[in-house]
Amino acid sequence: MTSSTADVVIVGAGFGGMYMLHKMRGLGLRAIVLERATGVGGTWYWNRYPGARCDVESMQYSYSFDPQLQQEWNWSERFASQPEILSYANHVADRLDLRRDIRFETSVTSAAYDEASQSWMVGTDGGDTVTARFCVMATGCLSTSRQPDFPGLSNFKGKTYHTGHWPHEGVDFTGKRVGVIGTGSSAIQAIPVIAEQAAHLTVFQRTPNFSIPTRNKAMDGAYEGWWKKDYPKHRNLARTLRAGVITNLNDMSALSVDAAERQRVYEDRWALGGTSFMASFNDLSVNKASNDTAAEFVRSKIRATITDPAVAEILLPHNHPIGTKRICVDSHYYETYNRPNVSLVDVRNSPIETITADGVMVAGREYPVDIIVFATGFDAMTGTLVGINPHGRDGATLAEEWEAGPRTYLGLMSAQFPNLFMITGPGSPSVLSNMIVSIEQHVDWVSDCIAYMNRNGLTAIEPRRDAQDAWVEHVNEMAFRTLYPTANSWYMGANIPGKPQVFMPYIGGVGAYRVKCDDVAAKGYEGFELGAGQARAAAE
Ligand code: NA7
Repeated sequence: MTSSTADVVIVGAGFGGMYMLHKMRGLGLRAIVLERATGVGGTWYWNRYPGARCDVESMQYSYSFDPQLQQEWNWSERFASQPEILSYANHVADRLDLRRDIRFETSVTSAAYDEASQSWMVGTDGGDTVTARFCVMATGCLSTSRQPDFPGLSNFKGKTYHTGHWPHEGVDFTGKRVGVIGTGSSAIQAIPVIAEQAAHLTVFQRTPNFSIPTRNKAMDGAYEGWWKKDYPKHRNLARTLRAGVITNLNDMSALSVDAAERQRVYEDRWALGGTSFMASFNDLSVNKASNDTAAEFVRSKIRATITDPAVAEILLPHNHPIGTKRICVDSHYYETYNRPNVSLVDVRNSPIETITADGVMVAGREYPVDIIVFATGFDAMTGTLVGINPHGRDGATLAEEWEAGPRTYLGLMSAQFPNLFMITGPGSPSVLSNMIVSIEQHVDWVSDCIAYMNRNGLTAIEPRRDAQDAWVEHVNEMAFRTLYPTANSWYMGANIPGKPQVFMPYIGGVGAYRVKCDDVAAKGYEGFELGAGQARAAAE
């Protein structure tokens, strides 16, 4: 058991934590990163399931802070696979010599603010403590996996895996009967790959999802050259856009054109592939009638792809507007259901009853499987933070403060928790954006804030409660201008029994959000209380 001190303790060595460490070194500060995995990469370290791939184009899914780094790295495909993204994370860690300040295989179990010393004491599962003035939670938005508590699971004789904790050595499905539970993004990517290997694959689907083909392909040299020739210009543009991704938004309503033209636009987008399908028109996320046209187009594609109409019927998404649950992208997902070794079980009206020794029981029928893959998602956005449950000022705990849903100012800090920053926390664009763009924006902002405090002899920063309340209200108000809250999604916390149903990410757009954050900083951190230790103690 050791106790160490640093200027900054950073939790997590994914893309957020890695860049945060680099920036802190740039300020001449000592930072220690605590990471539960054996390596860097965060989400891309854990989600090694077959078919895992980013849904943001690779030319846009990388750090922009280092001109040489973005020039020297070459992506091999239009959409990068998990192994390639993990290689990139490792390359960055080597190049910036990050590992010497990262403690791997170290889970954070507690974090407590000491008001007297104005510092955080962070405890680990090994019994170590790190004390630092600032604590930065770079813990990721989808880092606490969720496996429903199916009765009988402990009796199962075969092997079980969760997509978010995939074994490093991989899983051999050859000759096996495999069950996949869930049909979210992870399952939709994994199912076609597993089906190719398994003797038989049974998919247990509760809610059908909309999925768009990725049309992934090898990187086109000319396309890569186009990006790299003007990388800073493209990056700057991305930072001003709604999702931090350069897409070709068709800036007109779906209802402003006739049915034939609409069909042509959707066909073009379908052929192009990827999430830019949602940019076919400018009102798909706000106007239900417009959204219906896109949803019906995708349903028509599903019907046309699936040979068995009864199977197609089960796969047709009807219970949420398209895009209000994270739109999925796939490689041959729907086609997979035409394979003779794949079957689909609808568990919407007859939920999984039990897991038996040999299979999965639904509506009194046992589906025999040797392997179960849980593609059942995450306690998104708040799960990891509330799990650590930081203890702040005056006995406040994050779990209590967020009992009715997360409360932050700008998704960066929470009242009662001085000097505790979150990277892409709830209340920021985070999961509705290109994560690396949002990570860089937050890390830069936090880093500038710490530099400002140091320059001005300030030792503590905390959001004012009124500023936080107003921001939470704004986040909520923006969400309810869209169709998003109509879906039972993990954005709303709806996938976790008992979790408060609050729309967690900020939907106002990456560009507008950045302007707001910059403005707050320019006004001397408007909405925050900043103080020097002695002054604060004297005032209280
Ligand atoms: P998701 O998108 O949360 O998907 C989880 C899936 O698991 C979803 O289809 C769920 O159905 C299903 N699920 C969860 N619990 C059950 C039970 N008890 N029975 C049957 N089915 C169940 O997680 P992913 O990992 O796919 O994707 C997460 C994000 O990662 C994704 O959005 C991208 O941003 C990257 P439900 O819809 O709740 O009915």
